[in-house]
Amino acid sequence: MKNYGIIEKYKKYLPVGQATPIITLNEGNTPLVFASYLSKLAGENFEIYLKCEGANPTGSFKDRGMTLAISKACEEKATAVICASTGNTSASAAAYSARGGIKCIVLIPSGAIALGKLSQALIHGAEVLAISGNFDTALELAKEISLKYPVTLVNSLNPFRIEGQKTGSFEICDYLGDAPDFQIMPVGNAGNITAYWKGYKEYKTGGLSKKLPSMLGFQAEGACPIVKNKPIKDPKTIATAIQIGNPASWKSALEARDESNGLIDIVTDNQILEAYKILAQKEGIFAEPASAASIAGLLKLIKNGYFRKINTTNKCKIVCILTGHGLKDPERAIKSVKKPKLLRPNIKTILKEIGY
Ligand code: AN7
Repeated sequence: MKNYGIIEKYKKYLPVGQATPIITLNEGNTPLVFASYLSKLAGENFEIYLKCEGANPTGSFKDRGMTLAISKACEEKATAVICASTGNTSASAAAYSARGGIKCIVLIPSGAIALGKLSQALIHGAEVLAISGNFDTALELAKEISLKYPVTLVNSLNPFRIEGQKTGSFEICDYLGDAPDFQIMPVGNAGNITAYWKGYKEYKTGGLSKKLPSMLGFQAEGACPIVKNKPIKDPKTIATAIQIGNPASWKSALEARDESNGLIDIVTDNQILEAYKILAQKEGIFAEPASAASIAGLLKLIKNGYFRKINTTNKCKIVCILTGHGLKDPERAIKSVKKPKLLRPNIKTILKEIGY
């Protein structure tokens, strides 16, 4: 049986040819889940959907870009790839490199990546180097090494990453029959907002969708260089995936925002944590904190009346991208809720506790 991931499915729109070996883990085709609780909250004219990218093979959207980046690296006979990462890129690079049979070098900011992601990079056999600096510094170093040595950079500065990731918007259009009215997503290094916007534009040009969404991006308050319009030296947020102070795709994020008549705004860590719990407890979806920034942004915009000005005859469709799985950061989940009580193994004690 043939493996079937985003490259097979969207070959026509991707820079691949006969000679490209397809290194895939059957990524993509992730669930677009109708969010009943959030839709009700938004009001009767709204339909909210959640694109669950945590359902990808390594648990994040990075797999869409990595299948192509690693396939192209293999086509070009690269022997090694390198990336800097807040965690998910390294997990994905490590897995696809293992599959492609090439060496993977990972630079991570020491102490600043979630446990699940670190475990993935390690178990897939990447050479993981923790540096005493932040992501932005790690990315500068990875770039420099890739320029001077025969190592391919697989951060989203690699154009194949963006090409692969744009398939997320193709899937949304295929599923909804058109592009949504709004798309909400977290913004870190800003590759994904760049990729989604590129995808939406290509689908419309190709006649596969009729409209373009407004792109609404959210950064964490302590890591919001785009909103502040200046790099942040020491970015700080509990959403470690987007703890980035100087995004590589800054310019194209602004283009996505402005061409789509969208916005890039901030959410606080408290708003992120609240949204994180609402998602898990009202929608049944466990996404990592950075992904919950989408929902925190949605709630913020509902509250401040942003969507009130929208007047569509049909229902207004909003897609929120949940970029990574909640299991990536189990420590954050446990810190966010009450610990289980320890009880004696006695039925009376248990019944009393649960109120029977
Ligand atoms: C869950 O893994 O940058 O704006 O090195 O892991 O495209 O950077 C991760 C980013 C959102 C932000 N949600 O996407 C990395 C890394 C999750 C993420 C983002 C990331 P971009």
